[in-house]
Amino acid sequence: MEYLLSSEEAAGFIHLPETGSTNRDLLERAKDQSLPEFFVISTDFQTQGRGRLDRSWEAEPGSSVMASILLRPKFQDSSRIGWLPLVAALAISETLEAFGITSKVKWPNDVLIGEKKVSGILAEASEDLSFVVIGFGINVSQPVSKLPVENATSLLVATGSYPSRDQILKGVISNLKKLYLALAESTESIRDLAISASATIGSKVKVVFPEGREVIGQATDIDAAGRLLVLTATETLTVSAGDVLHLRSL
Ligand code: BT5
Repeated sequence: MEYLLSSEEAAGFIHLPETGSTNRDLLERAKDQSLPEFFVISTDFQTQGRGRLDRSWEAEPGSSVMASILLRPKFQDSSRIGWLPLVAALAISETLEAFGITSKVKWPNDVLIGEKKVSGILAEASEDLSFVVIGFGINVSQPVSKLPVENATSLLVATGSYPSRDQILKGVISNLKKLYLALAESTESIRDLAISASATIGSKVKVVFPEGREVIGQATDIDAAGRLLVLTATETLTVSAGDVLHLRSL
């Protein structure tokens, strides 16, 4: 498949029929300082697609958008890097909206249609934070039988049709450019967008922290650094990393 629209939108573009992981590929190539921001690697199929915390991302060949975008953030305040997964989720959600598909962002890195995951984001930074690779998978044309987990959906399953993968990827690159510029200006407008697009704020949630501790509470807000605030029976927790499960209110 041709990626003409996406390659025009990107600062450089490689499409691989198959690879291990586009994030791994781009992290390696980005060590070359001449590789510009918004250089993009996309693929039809990954044999070692990565999720967070050593989890995997699974998608049948040709069924999804799977790509990684290079950023070299020079924010005055380096804590803004923490916003990037959410900013990417917003870029994906806005892209789907332009095709008439309503989605919500689940903090910190998923895009949901209804309650099901259509897209996941994996942002990985170099040790010195000089570059960040934003990787994402968007399920496009999988029928239910080819989705890897029960809470996954695809554009086909959710809406009965789908735009081309090139149109979707072009939209994501373009929206990410716009939102990345807005983030460099100020976090305030991004925070407003993140709150209004959030499926998490207002939900009862279980937070599973990276070290395994679990807490149940009400997600109430996203703070100026992009962290989730969760009100428990005894305190308000500020969550910067972890998994969030949306619980049904009893
Ligand atoms: C993510 O991790 O959701 C980040 C996924 C990022 C994938 C992209 S593809 C291009 C780039 N190159 C890479 O190697 N990775 C990025 P996490 O929040 O940890 O969620 C992972 C979990 O989502 C898995 O454990 C499964 O439960 C579920 N999952 C796996 N494949 C899925 C799919 N196609 N659709 C929905 N859920 C999926």
